[in-house]
Amino acid sequence: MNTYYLTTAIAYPNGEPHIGHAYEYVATDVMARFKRLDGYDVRFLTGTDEHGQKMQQTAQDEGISPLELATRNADVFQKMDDEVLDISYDRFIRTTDADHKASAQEIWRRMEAAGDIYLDTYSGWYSVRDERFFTEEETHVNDDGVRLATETGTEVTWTEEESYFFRLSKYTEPLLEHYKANPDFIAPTTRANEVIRFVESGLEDLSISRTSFDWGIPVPKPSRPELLTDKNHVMYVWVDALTNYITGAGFPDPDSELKRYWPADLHVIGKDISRFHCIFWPAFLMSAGIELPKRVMIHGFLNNEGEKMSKSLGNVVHPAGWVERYGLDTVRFFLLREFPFGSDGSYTHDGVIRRKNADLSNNLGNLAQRSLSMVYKNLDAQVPEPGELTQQDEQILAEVDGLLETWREYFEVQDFYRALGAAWKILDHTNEYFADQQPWVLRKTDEARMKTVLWVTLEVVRKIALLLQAVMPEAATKLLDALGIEASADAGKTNASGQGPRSYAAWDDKIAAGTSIDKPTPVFPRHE
Ligand code: ME8
Repeated sequence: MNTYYLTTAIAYPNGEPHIGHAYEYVATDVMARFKRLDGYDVRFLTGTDEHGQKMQQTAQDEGISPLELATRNADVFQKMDDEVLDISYDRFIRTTDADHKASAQEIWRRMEAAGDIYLDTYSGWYSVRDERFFTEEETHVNDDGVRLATETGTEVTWTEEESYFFRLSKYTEPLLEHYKANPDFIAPTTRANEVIRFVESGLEDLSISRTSFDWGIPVPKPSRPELLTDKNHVMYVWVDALTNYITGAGFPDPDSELKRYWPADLHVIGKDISRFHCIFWPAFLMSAGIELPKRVMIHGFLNNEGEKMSKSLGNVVHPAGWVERYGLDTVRFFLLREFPFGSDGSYTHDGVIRRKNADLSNNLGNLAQRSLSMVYKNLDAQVPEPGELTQQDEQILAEVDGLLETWREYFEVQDFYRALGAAWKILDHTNEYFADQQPWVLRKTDEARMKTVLWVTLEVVRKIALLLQAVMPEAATKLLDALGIEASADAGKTNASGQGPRSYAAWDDKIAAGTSIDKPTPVFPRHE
């Protein structure tokens, strides 16, 4: 069985999750479910990034220990995944987990053994909010006399301390060669070009340890005399954080069963952390002699009614309230259908309602409900036998037949937006077909033809529902239940109904005549 290993970014648990986090988790979950349904041995990693100065400062402000803060909020994140968003992760990693400490220390040792770490003094600007160093030119002083990082607008403080450095400059050429040889490594292209331009301008060595606080993974004892020091160093939080992806694949245990998942097939991250993932991470891995992940997909930001979400604006949206208001399936669908994954987009109440009523209720919901009701009422609740197929029947069936292949192509590049667009185009056509054929008239004039039209429509609904299990697990399961489709294979977690998912191996089956159906109830009620 082919493996597929994918990851989200690991969130800072210095606060509670917002819908920007939810957006990333839902999209990655849709990808994971799609691959499971399509027969892959999937490993899906998510979790929290718990070390660093930001965590230590927030904990101090709250008068608790960093570990208490991390545990409290990591639990909130995990609970959101489990109880609100139905995220099908395989491991929720915390960077305070014991195996992660071992892993981060081992990658450090390997980078050191490669001659890529040296001891020096760091002096420059550090943004605690971004957990990131900035050069003088990358900062400016605002009207209040506060120095800010120009790119992110966060406050920076002058930092001068002994530090270990990573020879990032040495990897300028190897990185550029890697991008060139692997054009799918960074997506979308506009983001890839940003990264490439930045690397082409030349890379400076990177400070990778801190001595001014202690909430981090200790730097392992150096093996070479010139690296010895009396000071206690903890790793720069990004060295530790990025390494979570290999910890999740069993590193460094040579006997780990999880090893088969590395290299990762996909890292899903937001646009603000592309440099860490597309420059630092591959350079660390090259240095440590570890294979590089296959792809980094950079998604856009989700804004609230067109505005950036922030605590100070008071417009941070919490995922649980959202799901309670509209229902989880609607939220998941909206997030992927409303705007392309690589672009920024906005959440608006009206936008969600429009999607819910137009796309789900009026379109897919009505088509399923009308065809199932006709079968239930007029055909003894049994899926009919189709007669000879007309050209229109054949055309609709051919369109939907090709949809799995279309989805595979779009999912390969995380284009969920177009994948759903293609499904809805077929639903539009099927609705037109249904209106055109008028099975409710055929009922009196040509029952055999009515049966064929209903059979064709149910077959379209079956295929669409099979695919939609990835996006809207609950609603799609209800549809498949309503069609009397048996769970076909172990394609992931059991759903709320107790039914296992139906794998895409069932794609070429046809809906079987004679299958009994229950009295149908609408799967997508309107939002009033
Ligand atoms: O960056 N819309 O953690 P984080 C969409 N710990 N995505 C958003 C978003 C928004 N409004 N706001 C944030 C970190 N994100 C590091 C990652 S990975 C080894 C370490 C995304 O909690 C953001 O881009 O600030 C990132 O991918 C994820 O949420 C976690 O952000």
